[in-house]
Amino acid sequence: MFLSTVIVLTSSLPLAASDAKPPAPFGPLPTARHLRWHKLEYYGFLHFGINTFTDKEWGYGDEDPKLFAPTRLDARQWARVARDAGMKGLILTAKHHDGFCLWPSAYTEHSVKNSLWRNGKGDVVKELAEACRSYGLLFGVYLSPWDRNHPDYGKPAYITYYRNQLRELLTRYGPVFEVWFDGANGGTGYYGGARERRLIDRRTYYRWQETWAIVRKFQPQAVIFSDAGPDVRWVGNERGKGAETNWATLRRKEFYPGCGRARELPSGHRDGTHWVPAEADVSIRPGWFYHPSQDKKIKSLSQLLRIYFWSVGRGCNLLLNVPPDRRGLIAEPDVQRLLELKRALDATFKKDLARGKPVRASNVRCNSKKFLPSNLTDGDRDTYWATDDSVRAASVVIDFGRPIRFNCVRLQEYIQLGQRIEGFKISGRIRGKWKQVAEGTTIGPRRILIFDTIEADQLEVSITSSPVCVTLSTVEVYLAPPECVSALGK
Ligand code: FUL
Repeated sequence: MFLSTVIVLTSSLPLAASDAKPPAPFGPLPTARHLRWHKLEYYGFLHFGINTFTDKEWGYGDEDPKLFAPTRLDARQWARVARDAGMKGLILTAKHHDGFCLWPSAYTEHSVKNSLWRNGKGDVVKELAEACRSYGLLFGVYLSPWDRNHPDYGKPAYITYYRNQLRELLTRYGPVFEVWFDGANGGTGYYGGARERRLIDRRTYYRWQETWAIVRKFQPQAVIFSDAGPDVRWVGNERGKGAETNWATLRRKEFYPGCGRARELPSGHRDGTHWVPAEADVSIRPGWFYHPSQDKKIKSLSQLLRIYFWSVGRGCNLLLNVPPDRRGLIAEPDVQRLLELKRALDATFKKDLARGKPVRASNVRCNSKKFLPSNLTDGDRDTYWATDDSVRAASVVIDFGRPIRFNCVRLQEYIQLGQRIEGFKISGRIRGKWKQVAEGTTIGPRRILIFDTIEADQLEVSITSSPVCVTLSTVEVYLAPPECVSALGK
């Protein structure tokens, strides 16, 4: 509980010289690429291809390209739906494990160019990249490393093919914000008619360092996703669930795509060597691809809210899959559900009740203006409150001036200086008495806490454990609608 004896009123601080030094960075730090990515929070995944028409999740690789026959494909609808849903971008399965390419690759006949769609002149990747640009969305690609169609899969020649395809995707379609490298790899397949099982050494076959260098060369701003990063890691499950204790850091060298250490990925490693934050991928339907039989199995609003608060609310980015149907459109029930989610989130984050409110802290670094607790409520995540080097546990109290109702707190560490906090508590002052309403371990890029609604005139955030001095950039306070609280079983 907050100790009133150690409260320092910010207004009465003897302000020191403005040359007070920021805290020394702690541990691995995010790059500029990461900082941009963290701000995205929520974007969409589009699984679309031959499987859409064969009703499969994993095509064998022997499918006739003529099976690809959307009747009304409209990538602008996908982008419009995503924008209206509040997503910041879209990532498309340009090629899934079956090897069929949604763009007319120069390196294979197994693509849209041999379908009847747009008389073989179509390019889904191009249509989506353009649609994203016109709707202000970022555009990303998934290029499956496993290719059950290609005759050379498993041999060195396939790596050349794979990289040629990657170059096409990275050079033809404008800026790409994320490149998604899947971990599923090797097994049975058509393989140009061989119809056999081919296993590869997942650690060495792709020579990942060289493959990823292609992304760096052509799209230096793009983040690279896989089980092993190097920029962004898989969250370790396909349920969109981040761990309550979530380190943005990972002992990266120990991992490679498909390495099978999924259990460590939700939390990452406290002693991680690199900044490799988690992205949580999940589908709005049971499958990744569209299946008519799943039209009535779309996740409920409560399920989606739970996913949101367990991913975005625990410092992950959320990649929500919405598979276009056989017409080449996102089906109406999926659209409606996405909009319901948007409305619930808008209602939650409509008004930050802490914005501009006075804040006092138990300690302010060097009593300096630069590190005042008022930085927490100024609406700017690039300003922050910090404590003296020797102070590893400290509290801030926001004074609302009168009792207000709230049930949601959103916190962000100043991650530019690393992830520090290991424990915190949140309390409200209800009719003069302090009551703890939430507690947790990590905060990192973002932490959203939901609890039963209280009516309190002050809120305390107490950092109880940190290996070094504390930094925190935002404390926001909201009154979420009842469906958010009940979705989390509160
Ligand atoms: C997995 C794949 O095998 C699934 O088909 C899907 O693409 C999912 C996002 O990743 O590893």
